[in-house]
Amino acid sequence: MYRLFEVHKTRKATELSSSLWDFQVLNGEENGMQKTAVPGCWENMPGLGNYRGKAVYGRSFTAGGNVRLEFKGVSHTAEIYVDGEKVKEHYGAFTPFDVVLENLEQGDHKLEVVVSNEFNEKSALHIPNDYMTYGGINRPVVLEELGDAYLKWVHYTTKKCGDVWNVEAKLCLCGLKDLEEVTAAVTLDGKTEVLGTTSLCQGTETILTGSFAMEGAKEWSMEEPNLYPVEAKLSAAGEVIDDLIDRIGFREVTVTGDQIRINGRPIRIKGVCRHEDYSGFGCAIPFTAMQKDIQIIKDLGCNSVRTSHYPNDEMFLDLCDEQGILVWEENHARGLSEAHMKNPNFDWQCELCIREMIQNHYNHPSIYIWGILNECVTDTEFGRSCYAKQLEQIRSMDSSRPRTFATCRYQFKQEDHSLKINDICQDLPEVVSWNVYPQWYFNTDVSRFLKDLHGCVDQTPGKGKPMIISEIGAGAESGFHSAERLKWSEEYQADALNEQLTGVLSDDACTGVYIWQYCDVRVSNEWFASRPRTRNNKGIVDEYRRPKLAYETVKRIFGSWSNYKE
Ligand code: ADA
Repeated sequence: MYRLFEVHKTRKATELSSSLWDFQVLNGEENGMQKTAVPGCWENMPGLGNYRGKAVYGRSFTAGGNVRLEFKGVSHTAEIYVDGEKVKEHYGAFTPFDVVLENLEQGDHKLEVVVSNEFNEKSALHIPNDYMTYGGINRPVVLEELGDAYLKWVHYTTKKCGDVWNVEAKLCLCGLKDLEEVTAAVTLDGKTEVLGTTSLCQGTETILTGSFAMEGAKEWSMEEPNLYPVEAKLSAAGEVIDDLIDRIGFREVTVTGDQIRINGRPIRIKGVCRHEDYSGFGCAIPFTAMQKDIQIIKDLGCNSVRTSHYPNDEMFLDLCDEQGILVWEENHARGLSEAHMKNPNFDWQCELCIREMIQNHYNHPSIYIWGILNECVTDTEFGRSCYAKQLEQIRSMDSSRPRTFATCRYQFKQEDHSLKINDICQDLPEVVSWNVYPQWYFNTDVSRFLKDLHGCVDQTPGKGKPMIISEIGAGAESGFHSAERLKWSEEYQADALNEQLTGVLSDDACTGVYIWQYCDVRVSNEWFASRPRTRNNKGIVDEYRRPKLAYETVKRIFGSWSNYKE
C-alpha cells in the first residue's frame, strides 16, 4: 500500500515493497544475508539498533520495456543498481525520487539499493540532531511499466471566480521516443476537458496548461474535507497510453492583514509538531499507526500538524486530506549553523528537497503553507541570502500558498526578562513564525513574553503579518510524577502547557499555535543536549503514544477554541 486511492488505471503499477527483501550490512566484515521487511528501518532489526553506516537491500523483479522505479523515501542516501549497473544516486530521506529504465529486456532483473545513514561532509542536512536519522528503505517502492510517453507530474490549482470554482491544470509530459501527436485530457466529476495536443521529443519534458470551471463544487474544509478524484490522460493515435490520478479539494488559502484565510474564513491553528518516529517502527510508520496518530491528534482537539522538520510520507498527507487536518509542510533542516549552511552541498540538497516536496505534494488540499529551514541562521546576511533563495524557489513552483519559516533568533535575558530580536528576514515570508519556550527554557510569564515578542516583531517588516507560534512546550519524563510539580515531571508539563496554550490562543494577534511536540522521539546518539534516554521528551504522548498528564490539558483547551477566528 502506498496511497489511499488508485493512482493509475492505464499505467501498470506494482508495489515492490510490502514484502521481504534481502538485506546485508556493509561494514567491511563478513555479514550474512538476511531477510527484512520493506518499508522499514534497520534500527528495528536485532543488533542494528544503533548502526550508522551502509547496508544493501535486494530483490528481483520481472518486467521489460520502459520501466519506472519510484522510491517514496530512502534514509538517507541511496545508490540504485539494476543488474549490477548503477542507475541512480539520491540524497535525502524524506522525498520521493525515481529512475526510468528505457528498453529494459523483458525478463527477470536484479534490483539492489545501497543505503547509507552516515554523517559526513557529503551530507549537509542529515547531521547529528534533536531527532533520529534512521537507516533503510523507509517508505514504499513502486515499479511502473511505461509506454512511449508518460505524465511526470500534474498540478491542479483551485480558484474561485465569483460563485464558480475553476481548476487550473498544469501537466508535465515526458517523451520516451519522438511522438508526432499526443493529446492530454483531464476528467473531473464525469466531465472531460482536452488540454491540448502536442508533439513530444524523446527525453524532453513538455508542459501543457489549461483551466476549466467546475459547477457546483463542494468545498474542502476542516469540517467537510470533500475530495474529488481527477484523472489526467495521455492519448496517442486514439488510444490512452498513460494516466495519473490524483485528488483535489476546492479551497483557496489567502493572507489578509494578520489573518490566514481558507475560503475566506480566518483560521485559528491548534496544532502539534510531529516527527515521523514511533518506537518499534522508527520513521517507517505503518499505515495503521499513522491513522492512530491522526485519531489521537483529532482527539486532542488539534486541527493542524506541522511536519517538523521535513516532508512527510504521502500516505500521511492523504490521511490529512481525508480528515480535514491542515498541514504545514517544510523542507528538511533543523538548527543548522552558518558553517553547516556553507557546506558546499547545502544549496543543492535544499533545492532538491524543495523541488521534490512541491512537485509531489502540490495537490494535497490539506497543505496550507510551505515552511523552510527550521531555526537556521536568519540573523546574518549569508543566512538571509539562503532564506531568500529558497523562498523564491517555492514561489516559482507554487504561488497559491503562503510561505513561512520557524525562527528562534531572539535574545531573552533572564535577569530582566528583556527580549531582543536579531532576525533580519521577517520581510521575506507572508507569515512569520516563532519558536518560543517561556516556562521551559525561560522562566517567564507567557503573556508578558508574547506581548514583548509582538512589540519587537512590530519593529521589523514582520509587523502586520500573521504570526504563528510554531513551537511551544515543555519536557516531561513519562511516568515521573512530582507533588512539587518539578520540571521534567508530567505535572510540570501539564501546568506549562496550560499557561502556554491559554496565553497564545487568547492572544488575538496570533494565528495559532503548534505544540512542541506530538510524541516523544529518539534523538541521534551523536547529538547531546540534556536529552535523558536519548529522547526529546516534550511529547504529549510518549514514543508508544501513551498519554501523559498534559493530554487532558491540551484536549480541554483546544476543545474550547473554534477552528476560526470569527
Ligand atoms: C527547537 C527545535 C526543535 C526541538 C526543540 C526543543 O525549537 O526546532 O526541533 O529541538 O527546540 O525541544 O528544544
